[in-house]
Amino acid sequence: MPGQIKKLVIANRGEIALRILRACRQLGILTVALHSEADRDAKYVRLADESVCIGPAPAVDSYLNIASVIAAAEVTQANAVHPGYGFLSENPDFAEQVEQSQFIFVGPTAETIRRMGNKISALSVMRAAGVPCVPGSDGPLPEEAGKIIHLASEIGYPLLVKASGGGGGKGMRVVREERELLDSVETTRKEAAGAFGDDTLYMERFLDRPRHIEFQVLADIHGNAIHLGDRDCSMQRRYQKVIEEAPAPGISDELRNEMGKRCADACKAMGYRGAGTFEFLFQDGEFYFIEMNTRIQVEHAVTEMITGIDLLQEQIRVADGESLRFRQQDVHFRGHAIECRINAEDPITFVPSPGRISQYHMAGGPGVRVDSHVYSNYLVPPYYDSMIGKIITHGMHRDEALARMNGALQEMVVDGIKTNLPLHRQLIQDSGFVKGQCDIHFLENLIREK
Ligand code: MV4
Repeated sequence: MPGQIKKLVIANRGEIALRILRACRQLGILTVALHSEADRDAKYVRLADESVCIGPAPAVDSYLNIASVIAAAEVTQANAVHPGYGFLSENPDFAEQVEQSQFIFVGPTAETIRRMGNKISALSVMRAAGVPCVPGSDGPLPEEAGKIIHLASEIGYPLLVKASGGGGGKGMRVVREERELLDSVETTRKEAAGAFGDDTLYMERFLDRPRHIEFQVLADIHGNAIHLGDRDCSMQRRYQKVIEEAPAPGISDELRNEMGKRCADACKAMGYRGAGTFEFLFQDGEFYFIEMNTRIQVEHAVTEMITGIDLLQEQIRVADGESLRFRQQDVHFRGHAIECRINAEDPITFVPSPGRISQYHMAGGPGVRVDSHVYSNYLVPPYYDSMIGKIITHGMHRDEALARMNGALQEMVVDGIKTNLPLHRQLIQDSGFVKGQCDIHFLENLIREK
């Protein structure tokens, strides 16, 4: 059964398309780059064994068009599809149609994606598997006003009303006291119905100054599952991560290993396949599960740097039916890694800044990795996410990783467009950030003070 994948369709763009291509090269798998009319000249399109234009520039007409992606896989006689992150990566209908068309989907089953996409069902899977969750409604909110008020008083204020179909910051509302409750529920219900076609809501106690710490897992179809440690992703603005690091500062190895084991056990309990991330809030020494991501993530690279494991290769191998090559005791964490996301945007106003890159010079040296698809004279299209690459540094300790990032940020040149490099150069030397253990509000507070 394993060793089936011969030719893989890269159903994505940008740096992750290049990253998937590199993994396929290592695995001896042929690649088909799919691209929109705006990405014709992309580097990875030229590096791929074949390429197919799947439609006009707007993502809905190309990277989000399920029929076009599957048709491209058919005409090129590929036998696997990698969705990357964003776009169709967590769309259960896409995963289902890929498999119904006899292609291998690089990811978990459509059923798993659907179950984790529904936040109430994800929480009940986790609770049953012994993963700690935020105290809350343990299921959908009742219809009756009196019952909602009673439930809320049991959870305690402030609390958060969340949409079961939401996630990543969409469809949630803080409720500070009982007199706001029913209005908030009604408003969130209407928003959820419009945005997700599902008005099911749930409630959780509101954590006011948590850190965002997540665990990376890998699971095969033979019942093996391991964790690859944690990442601190608290440095964010409007739910967009800006800097990530591994391991999370201040978490003991004992707590990390205990939480990681619970995540791996949950993977076994639900029959998870592939790479995945368990997202937690961490406050006052306790972890609380909030969501699971069923895709490879932008920040996978920091985990690769501290474990030496090529997550893309492993993800593709387990999708192909191979057994994991590592048991938990084979995974060793070495040193510290930090990632800065480089965006084509104004560093003050955060307005996207697409356009032509006149000069591009990559940072280098010991412990420095740059994952980017851009180059001198590359035209950053205005249609997609503004991330143009990532700088990742590794060191024996956090101090060394930070010092190497500081050096890399000084070296890095991206001219012709605005980027957030100046913000990173400031952040990396900020005393609060250097100290570590910042909460999810740190960056927004810093920007507000500026
Ligand atoms: C929370 C929370 C506080 N308490 N849940 C935001 C995105 C979605 N993934 C969950 N989110 C939050 N859920 C409880 N019970 C605060 C957030 C939150 C957040 C979480 C992770 C990263 C950044 C965030 C920014 C604002 C709010």
